[in-house]
Amino acid sequence: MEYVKQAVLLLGSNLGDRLRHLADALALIGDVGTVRAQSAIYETAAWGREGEPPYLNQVVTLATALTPLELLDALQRIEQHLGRRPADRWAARIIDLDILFFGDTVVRTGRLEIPHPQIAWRRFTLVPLAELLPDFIHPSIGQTVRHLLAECADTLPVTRYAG
Ligand code: A4P
Ligand code: MG
Repeated sequence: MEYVKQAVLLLGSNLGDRLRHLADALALIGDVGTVRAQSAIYETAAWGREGEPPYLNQVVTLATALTPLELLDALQRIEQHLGRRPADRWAARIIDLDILFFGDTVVRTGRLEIPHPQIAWRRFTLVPLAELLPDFIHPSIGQTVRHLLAECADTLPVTRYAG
């Protein structure tokens, strides 16, 4: 089934019962494809805004027959279903579901950018990503995830939390 692609997703929560929100999101993500692998869950200092509560973050790989935009729609429905409300950029949220990669597809539209544009600058993304896919080559930077992590200047703490 060549139309099935591997999507790589980042799950994040920094409000309320964070573990529960990740688990609920993962269960619903299982309805839009087949979850192939999940990283450990990491506790990570909030990136981009000081004083926000820490996040739990997790990376999962998903085999899906959806298009990238259909996948984004499905993830946004899950965010809303779990009770996410519109908020400031980078503000605390019960769940944030981002598409990091979609096979080696590159998408650059107003609504959707794949690969996610900030991957290389964020240890909270690279650490769980490197656990699952160290040799995956970032399709627009042309370097492996392992290399991007080794070169990343971000020093915010990322510690294994569960799983
Ligand atoms: N969008 C574009 N590309 C994508 C993509 N690849 N995946 C658009 C998902 N969405 C994508 O997202 C805003 C819009 O981005 C969407 O409507 C979609 O059309 P959002 O989730 O509503 O807003 P946001 O997440 O607050 O903004 P943004 O700019 O996407 O922020 P990020 O990059 O998601 O970062 N610190 C830690 N430690 N852990 C975190 O998980 N997350 C953020 C949010 C900040 N700091 C963090 C963490
Ligand atoms: Mg987001």
